[in-house]
Amino acid sequence: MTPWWKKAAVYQVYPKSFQDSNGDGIGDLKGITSRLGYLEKLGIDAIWLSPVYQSPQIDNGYDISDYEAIDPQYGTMADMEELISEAKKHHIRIVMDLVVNHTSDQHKWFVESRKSKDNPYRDYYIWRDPVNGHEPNNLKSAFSGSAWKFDEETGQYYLHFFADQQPDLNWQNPELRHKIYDMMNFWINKGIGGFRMDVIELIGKEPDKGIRENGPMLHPYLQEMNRNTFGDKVLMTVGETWNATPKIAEEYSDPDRHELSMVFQFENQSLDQQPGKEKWDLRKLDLGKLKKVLVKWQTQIDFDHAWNSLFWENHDIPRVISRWGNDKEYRVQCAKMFAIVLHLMHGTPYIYNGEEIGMTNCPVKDINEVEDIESINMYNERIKLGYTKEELIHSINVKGRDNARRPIQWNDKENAGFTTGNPWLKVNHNYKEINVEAALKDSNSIFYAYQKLIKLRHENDIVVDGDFELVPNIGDAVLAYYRKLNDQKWLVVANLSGENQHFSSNDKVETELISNYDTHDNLKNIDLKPYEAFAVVIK
Ligand code: TEU
Ligand code: CA
Repeated sequence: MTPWWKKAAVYQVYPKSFQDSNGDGIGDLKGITSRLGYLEKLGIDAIWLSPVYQSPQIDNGYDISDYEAIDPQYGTMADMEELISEAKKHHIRIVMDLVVNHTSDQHKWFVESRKSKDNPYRDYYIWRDPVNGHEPNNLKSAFSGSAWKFDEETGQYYLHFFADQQPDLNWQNPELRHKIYDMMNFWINKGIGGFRMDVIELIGKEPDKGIRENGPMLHPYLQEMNRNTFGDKVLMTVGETWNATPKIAEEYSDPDRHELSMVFQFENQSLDQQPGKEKWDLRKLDLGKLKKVLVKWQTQIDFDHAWNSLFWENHDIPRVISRWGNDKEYRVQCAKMFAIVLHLMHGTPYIYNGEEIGMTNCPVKDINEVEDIESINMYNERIKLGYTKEELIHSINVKGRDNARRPIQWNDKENAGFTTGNPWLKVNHNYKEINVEAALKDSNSIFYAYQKLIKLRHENDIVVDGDFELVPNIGDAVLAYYRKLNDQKWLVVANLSGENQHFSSNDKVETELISNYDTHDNLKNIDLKPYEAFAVVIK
């Protein structure tokens, strides 16, 4: 039987920015509950909820100090239970963010661990002696600088692949692993729909050998987790795996291996950065390369023995229409093009809040307007290295994580209807034009394209199970593919560029499914407009 998550469309809610219900400027659980009707209208099956656990909020909740408590800024456990049960009434499951590669340094395990070398929790984290008075080795943190932090108290270093305040857990410790499984069961018993697993590829780390991701014990740990927690339930589990190849994706998600439902892979993320450098070192996107990566992940995994997710955006990634489209002249057209091209592919699609109304990046002029720890640490590090303020702010405006973390634009009133107070991060200035209320009133809006695509998936097995076949030799700027199931055949055509493109096919159109310009009855020698995309049933 096909599990529900193969047919599902998932919507990511970034709670801090979604909807404030009490005027403190911070989105909260009650705010999310109040918007379930809107999400049901969109048609989604599940919400991936970014972390709402108790946290000092160094990294917006990805630094957890108590896994079984709700952060007061988001509400109470009763609010969380209400969200789960109300969502059910709207046919929406709540998928929790599971952040178990690291905790906050305020978590009681770490507070204990750092007290003394013989503390019972010492081995829950990764402590090493200095080597010649320095860091044990040259492992780097994703948020700049060394991954090792010296702790005066006991004269040793601890490992942190993210902020200093996010010490890495030691998965080699079986007692720690079982505490995590117990915590997962606590949430499963509350009726959640599954877990999105933060940087799960890191849990098999072997820092003494310099091994970060994809360590030898990664898959054994996931199999053990599966057996001890969700293995016998129909929950959705998705691993955040930046370094997955199609083969590795199969290791995570082959049902016979009893690990996860699917992965998030990020191969396209490096396409607009200089090879071997960091995401801030920009280069222009090569459409041919983008197309190649998209096709690779459709054709190089065997969907009977693996499953993949489909997404353009999340809370770590800029808005796609600003990054790879044109959010000025062709905002609506390119937003629909990105949606059409992705949602008719093989895999489970994810929509990041605000994407469905075409929200855009939001540039800043100065580092004091930036909230994100990753951008701030990078800025400070590179200013010391002699980079100019202008080039760093430019990189932040192109790639920084705050871009996609701006408050959701609900209407054209003050603060876009997000809050009656002072928003934690300023609302994008374009909210008067781009907002949910306006989108719902316009039958031609991006919102209704997403709604239609979700409906097509729900109503047609070909979207879920059909084979993918690329239309070859049509250049870099046009991506066209067939989906085929039994005697059914669909054709999807997308102009990835802002220039007109030629496309021609002998296929005979039976009906049009969706398009962002006019209908084509005949596919011979057509002139695709900028970012034009359509899907048709072929006779
Ligand atoms: O992201 C993992 C991760 O690798 C990111 O830090 C990534 O390198 C960067 O954001 C790319 O711009 C996850 C979460 O999604 C992120 O929000 C957290 O900050 C991070 O883990 C630590 O928990
Ligand atoms: Ca609030």
